[in-house]
Amino acid sequence: MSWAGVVDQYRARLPVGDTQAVTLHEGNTPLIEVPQLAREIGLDARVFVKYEGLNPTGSFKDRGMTVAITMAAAAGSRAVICASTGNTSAAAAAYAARAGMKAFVIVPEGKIALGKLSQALMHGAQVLEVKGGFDEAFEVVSGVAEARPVTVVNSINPYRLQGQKTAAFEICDTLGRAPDFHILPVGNAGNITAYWMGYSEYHDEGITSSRPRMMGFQAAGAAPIVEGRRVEKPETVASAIRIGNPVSWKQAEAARDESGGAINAVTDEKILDAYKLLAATEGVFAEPASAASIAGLIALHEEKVISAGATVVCTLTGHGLKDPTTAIDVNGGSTKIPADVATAIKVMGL
Ligand code: AN7
Repeated sequence: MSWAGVVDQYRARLPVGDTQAVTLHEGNTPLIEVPQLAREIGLDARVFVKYEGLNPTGSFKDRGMTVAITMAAAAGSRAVICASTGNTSAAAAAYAARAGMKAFVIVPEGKIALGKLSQALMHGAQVLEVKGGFDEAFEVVSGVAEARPVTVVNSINPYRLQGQKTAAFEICDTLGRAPDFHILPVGNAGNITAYWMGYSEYHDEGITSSRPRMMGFQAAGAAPIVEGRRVEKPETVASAIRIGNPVSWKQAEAARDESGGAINAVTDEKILDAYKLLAATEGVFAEPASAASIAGLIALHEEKVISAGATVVCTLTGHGLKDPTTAIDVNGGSTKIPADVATAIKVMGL
């Protein structure tokens, strides 16, 4: 049997009743052990990455969007709207297309990675770029939704986090236990909230006997939860998490505190180092925001937080192909030579 998508696979754990799913067969992403990365950073632990970039639109957002669009379609909604740093808009556009609904997406002007913008356009969404960041875009969305009958599919829509919690189920189903640490990037803070819900649900029912410490990482230039105050002009190379006033701020703090975890910051420099290291040592390509979890892993190891032999899962939230511009930039592009064997051999150093 092929994987049916998160609504049908986890229907009994989702508030969907028997509603017919709008799905692209999202979920069931690989949990890949990365021993070479662990060795490279000198960490004696079992490290896994949950490669969410292999979802249908290339990010974890598909898990929540299948549930949100399933329920919007069942309620007779004809149009959805979201603000986004890119991935939510790609997922909203794709699932809305699948459901025969109109999608409107409002994004920060010039700050959306090219892959994400191309997805929203290809799936037929109307893309509006506004001056400012995610936070300004979200204010426009809220205003439009108050005045017109469009369904908001940002994470204030509770079905989004319900769908996203399924990633925690999959990790426990695969490992046969909960990890000791779960490390992930934090932007609007929905995902850390959703994972904690998922881990807690399995634990409460006795399916797992422990829950991980939730370790969230914000980019240093966009770290409102770390600083304890709204950031007016967030800046980071990790455009997906360029957010100054997270929608799920309070819930993320609760997940952090209940789990004995932490939410810390990593610099853009460390994010880009981790981004390259992961791709080069393990063949796993994740977008810059996702690499915040690997930068976080390295920071936690340096702070001696991770005990020897621990089981650690890092979520890689989006595929590296989402942001080809940054990938090419950090490598300084390629080398151009004449179509000549001798030159090729010389340049290759062979
Ligand atoms: C790759 O698309 O908020 O902390 O508007 O795309 O749950 O917000 C994206 C967020 C991490 C942060 N990694 O997750 C959006 C949006 C990637 C992301 C995050 C996002 P949250």
